[in-house]
Amino acid sequence: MVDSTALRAAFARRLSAMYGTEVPAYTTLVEVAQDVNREVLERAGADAERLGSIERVTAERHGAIRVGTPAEMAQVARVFGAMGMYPVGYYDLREAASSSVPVVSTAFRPVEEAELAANPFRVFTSMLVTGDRRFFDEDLERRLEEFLGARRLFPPRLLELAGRAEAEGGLDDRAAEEFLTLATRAFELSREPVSRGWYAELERVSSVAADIGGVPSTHVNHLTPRVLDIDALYERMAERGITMIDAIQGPPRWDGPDLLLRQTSFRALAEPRLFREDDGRVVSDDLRVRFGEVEARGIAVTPAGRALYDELTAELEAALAGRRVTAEERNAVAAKLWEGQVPRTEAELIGGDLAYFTFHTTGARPGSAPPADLSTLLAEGWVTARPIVYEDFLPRSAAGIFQSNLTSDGSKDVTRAGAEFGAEALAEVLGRPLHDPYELYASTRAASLARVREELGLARLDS
Ligand code: OOG
Ligand code: NI
Repeated sequence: MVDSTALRAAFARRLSAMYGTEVPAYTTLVEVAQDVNREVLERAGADAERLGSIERVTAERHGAIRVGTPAEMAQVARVFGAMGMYPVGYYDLREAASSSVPVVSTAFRPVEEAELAANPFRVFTSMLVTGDRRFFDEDLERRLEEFLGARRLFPPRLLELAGRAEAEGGLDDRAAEEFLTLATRAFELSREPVSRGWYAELERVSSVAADIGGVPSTHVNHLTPRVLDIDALYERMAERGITMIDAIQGPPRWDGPDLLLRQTSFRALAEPRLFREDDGRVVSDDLRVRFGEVEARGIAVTPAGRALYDELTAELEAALAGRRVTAEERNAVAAKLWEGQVPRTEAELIGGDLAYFTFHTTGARPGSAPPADLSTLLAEGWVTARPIVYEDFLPRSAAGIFQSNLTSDGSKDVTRAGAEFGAEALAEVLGRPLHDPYELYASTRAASLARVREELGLARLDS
């Protein structure tokens, strides 16, 4: 029996091998990330593994895919459900992006601590909101729905195997092989000709809409390895002749704890594609829709920590408004803001309830009886804290990633009302609960506190 954990790990490996043949620069990125990770491990020792074992980090990837309809989204949920990946978080890129990005998104990922440790593979998945009049008028919506309704992203056999895997917790060897082959194939770049007129019409509205609704299948849009020192990687990529976008998104480089998520990417590369012209001729041309991205993950923050992050981001924007600055200058201004307002130690992050940690007994008994409050247990050395890694995404960075790779800004009629499409509507489409990331982090923390309480024989524990 190949269980859902093994299916997920195998799928991540296969997707990585497939993407490497499709986008060779991805392979360079993975090589450089691994070099950097090895160096950080040598330099920092066990500290390098504070946010995940080197095995986890080396295998760690996130992918991104984009689909067109609620029915397609529901099928994606079934395929990923087979691999122990569940929808977490709601992202509205229609709002987060200044250019035309008519999608709402979630991320499919494992939700349990042990599953994340075994393989945290996650896929950021976006769905078109075809009913949003800021982007699509009634006529275009109708033709888009017709086009999307006629295509089939996933073969019935894949969905059948996915259903069986989810119901039974895995598949036998032969079925697993078939499932993995079909699942990987479903995310390959299609070789079918793209209809030129249709693609161009959608592209005038939004490059993202064209990438989703202008072609008969879906594809991996990027696959992102994790790196332990993203600043070192950024420089190293330039040396290897790959031009990155001019900034690292997310928190600045500074000398306090790593929080949330820092990401950078290189521009979409032109890939050969076949086009069918209006007169029926099939010609070969190219499209620039896919790219490479790399990320460094930090500690998950609480709602208070997130509010602080958002506030600092807004202050940074205000401070830089109307100025043309280099990425270096921007980082310097941001780092200064952080130094003034973000605690420099993990202990202070815990004290201010700004970030999530798990707590563990150390085995030491530095007194006759353990005190019943967490801060004293930590201060006296009964208990130690380990940071919980941030497993999710940032809407602004995601919007930045979308935007930096669009061929044009498209058009968005802001005078029209947008379509309501919130987290509840998305959960309904998915046909399963949409997990709240904060609840997941909080429950991991709570489980660790319950273990501490039990191990120390405490009737209650104030935290
Ligand atoms: C997804 C962009 C979001 C990230 O890392 O923030 C994303 C896309 O381009 O489809 O992957
Ligand atoms: Ni990404």
